[in-house]
Amino acid sequence: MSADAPTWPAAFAERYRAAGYWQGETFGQMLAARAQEFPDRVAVVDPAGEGRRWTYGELDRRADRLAAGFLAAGIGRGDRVVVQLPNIAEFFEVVFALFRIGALPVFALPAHRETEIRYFCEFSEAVAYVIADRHEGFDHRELAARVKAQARALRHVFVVGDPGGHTALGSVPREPDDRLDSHRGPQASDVAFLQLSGGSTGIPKLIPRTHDDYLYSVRASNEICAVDENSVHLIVLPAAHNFPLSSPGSLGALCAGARVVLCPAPAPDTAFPLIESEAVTITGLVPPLALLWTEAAPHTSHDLSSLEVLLVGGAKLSEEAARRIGPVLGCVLQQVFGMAEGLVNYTRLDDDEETVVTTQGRPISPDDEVRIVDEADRDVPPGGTGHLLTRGPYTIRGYWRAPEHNARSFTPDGFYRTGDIARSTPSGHLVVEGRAKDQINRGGEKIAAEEVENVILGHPAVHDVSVVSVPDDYLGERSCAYVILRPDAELRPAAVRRYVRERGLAAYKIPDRVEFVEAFPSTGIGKVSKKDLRTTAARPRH
Ligand code: OOB
Repeated sequence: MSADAPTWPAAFAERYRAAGYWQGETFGQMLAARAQEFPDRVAVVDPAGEGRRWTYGELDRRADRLAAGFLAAGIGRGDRVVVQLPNIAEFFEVVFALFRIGALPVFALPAHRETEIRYFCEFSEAVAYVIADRHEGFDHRELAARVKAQARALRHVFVVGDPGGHTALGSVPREPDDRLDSHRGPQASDVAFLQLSGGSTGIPKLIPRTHDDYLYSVRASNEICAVDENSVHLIVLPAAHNFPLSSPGSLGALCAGARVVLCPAPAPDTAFPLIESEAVTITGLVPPLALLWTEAAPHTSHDLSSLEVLLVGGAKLSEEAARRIGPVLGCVLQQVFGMAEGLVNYTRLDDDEETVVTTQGRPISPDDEVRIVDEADRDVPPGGTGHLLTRGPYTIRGYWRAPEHNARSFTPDGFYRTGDIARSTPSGHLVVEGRAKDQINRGGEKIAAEEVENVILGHPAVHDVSVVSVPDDYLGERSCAYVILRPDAELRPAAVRRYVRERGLAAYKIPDRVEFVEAFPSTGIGKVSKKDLRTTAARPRH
């Protein structure tokens, strides 16, 4: 076991290998095998990048050459590299280059800002940070310069586009290099990358996923979602997120020899023309986007008839919305309830309609163990609602370098405490009923209340703060910060929001609403009652 990343006990690992889940293949080997099989098939289409189309042969070659360039720059096996790229072809070139040398991408989202990025770089001791020059009006190079000045291990900033004072990714030597041949690549049982946890604590957690476990979830997802070499997968959500990456996502498509089409923006007027021109067969959306598409589809002049499967997940989809999606978009809906820590549930393509619209699916693997327990970790009676615990062949046994947190987030026998409240139907499908973790799920984007509270507490006028969710018709939930000011202090809601933005937090974490109160409701034992605050926040305002 590596001290950084807790792993499965030997008996479990043997079982997962014997069952054929873990096949001893790395992502680098997977891509090389596909490139052998389908050298001339198109792997990645990048409409934002002048309509570039890379074949499997080209993607494989590019990844190899960039891997050699990275090696020459001193990036080696086990090194961490924070990757923050929008939905552009270079995402795959970079990630597969890192996979080849056994360096670990740390998957930041384009929305992350200085506070998050500095934390990822410092905590992971990243040696490099890969960005696009500008994205959606934000200059990532300036942020990178500030982070580089502080993060001691960070030696390189690679930029797609105009590098400013950094290194252009395009200038990294891409000559064939025999150093790569003699470089001992990663083992399939090694950690392949670090995903980000949605989190419920003040500090985001890093999730170590191995080649073996992640490739299993991807292969099995392909089977469940009927992805094969003729599929065309539109990547609408940020490519680095676990859902569009692996459920079955871009990696599923690449594993099947299918085509990945990168969608530069999620709005129907960007996505619909691409569905028509690329004959997209499958895509994945969070519920608010699925609703937006469903509203727009009847009025579009674009032909969406190629779309066979729409996956919706990341947050709870209402039954009423679920009923409309399939008929309006002319495709099959698959609900997906997953988590970057592992467990992914899908409704199946042959499930009856009631199951598809009323449940969040059932686990991928026959060896996914699911328990529904009460506050004392005792199993509730069948069909009862409780805390969802899980372990299995692609669910982590611990976060990266977080032993104290792991003691709380995992049971002694290795079940992950998802923080979700769920029940199980007789068919083994799960219904998500709520959440025990202190998190806001803002249309699929996860906000750890404590992280935002810690930032607001830094404001000199603030005595105390509590951040809770408010129900929202469109996003499912939004965030509301209840603030107690210091005596005689004055502050406007906009000033609190501005403060959070200026402290360098992702925009989706900025409280949608700020309310000033004299005191918080408290529980019987004197803790802040977030339950009562949520009830207050949900009341209609005048
Ligand atoms: C996906 O992954 P994360 O890590 O961003 O968030 C996981 C959490 C779950 O624990 C649950 O609280 C919530 O997101 N969630 C859902 C849901 N799907 C995720 N809650 C209700 N209904 C659903 N369908 O969000 C993710 C990862 C892989 C595939 C899909 C989603």
